[in-house]
Amino acid sequence: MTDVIATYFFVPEKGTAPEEAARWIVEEETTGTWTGISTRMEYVRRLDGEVLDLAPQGTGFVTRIRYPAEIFEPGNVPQYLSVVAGNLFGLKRLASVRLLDAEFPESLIPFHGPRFGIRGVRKIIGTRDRPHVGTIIKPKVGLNPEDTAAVATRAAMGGVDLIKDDETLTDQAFCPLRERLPRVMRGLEGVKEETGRTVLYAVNITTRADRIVDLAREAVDLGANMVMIDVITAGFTALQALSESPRITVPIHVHRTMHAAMTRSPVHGIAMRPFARLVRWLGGDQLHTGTVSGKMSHDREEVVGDNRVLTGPCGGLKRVFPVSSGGLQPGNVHRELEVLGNDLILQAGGGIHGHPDGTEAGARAMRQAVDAWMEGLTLEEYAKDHAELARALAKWGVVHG
Ligand code: CAP
Ligand code: MG
Repeated sequence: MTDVIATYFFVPEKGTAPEEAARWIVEEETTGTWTGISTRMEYVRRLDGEVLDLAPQGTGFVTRIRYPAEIFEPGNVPQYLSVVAGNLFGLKRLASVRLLDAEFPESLIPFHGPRFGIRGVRKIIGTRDRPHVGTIIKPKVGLNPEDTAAVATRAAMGGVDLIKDDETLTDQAFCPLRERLPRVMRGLEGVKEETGRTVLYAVNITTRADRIVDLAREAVDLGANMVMIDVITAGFTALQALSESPRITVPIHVHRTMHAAMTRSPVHGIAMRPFARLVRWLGGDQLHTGTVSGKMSHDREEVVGDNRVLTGPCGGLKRVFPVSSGGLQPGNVHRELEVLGNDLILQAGGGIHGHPDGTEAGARAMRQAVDAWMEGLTLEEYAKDHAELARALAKWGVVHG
């Protein structure tokens, strides 16, 4: 493959033939516009796009469009997006259009990808094939630095591998990052001394573009062993700046808050798939791709495929750890793992801190659910002699299929 192939679902506006609608996309995003122009010189024609195929699907049509590689400026992801996911969404001839996927030739992927990836993160934690368990500190905002650190420490004592800030917590006055981070890390050091286990803390360093690398570096200097970015709100190049900076020496956890404005509708917007590809190219080590049984709307096949994009072959790029999060509790664990496999981070906020006996018991219950899975036992069987799991299941139940 030497050119870019983008796949779209679309519904033409009434009175517009599907072939014409697809041609409007090609014209808008390559060398044309809404009318013939005298300035389209003969030599420009090599940059024309092409409708490769078009077929009816559901309430609309699916088309694959070829964009010549030369249209793209190698390495400039904002420019890539403005071609494959640009003005086309607003064209009146299309009632709706959704970018399903975009595949790029190797010449346009001059990125180093994740520095750590699944193997690197597993090495830090010391696991071979056990799914990881994470928690989001809840309430998502409001706790002061002392209480944040206390909650993190309890979760770590209970057995989680990863603790993260919520997407809306950054550096607000009620919980300044420079006060929260050292306290949390002190708590986690204590856990390491007591249990020998390393626990990651993804501190949310999302901020304006011109400050994000400096802030992340400051976090590393303050002891952070992971940083977190809200990639859609901060922008893909903010992730790239972090991962390509030699000053940022820790793995990067990537949250996708706001994604559903684009990904949720099955008929309009941008599917998660192209975003998953970008995050892998640009160096995210862990990425939220949703659950198959949690609180957020999802399409099972899409989640499975998105995770494959993170974990399947991609040039020489390392594999990204998929994060399953949103409404999870121990009763979801088997369902998530049977569909998504063991290379997965299962994250529970409410599903840990909402445990009837508190955060530490909640973390234990999540780990027990994963241990049950690893031992090939059902949750109900394992709960017979694991009290924390039993209490969690009594509150939330077991989620099947
Ligand atoms: C989960 C979460 C995550 C969502 C994001 C929340 O908390 O912290 O941000 O999972 O969705 O705020 O909802 P709970 P996604 O465990 O308490 O639900 O991973 O799909 O991007
Ligand atoms: Mg959240």
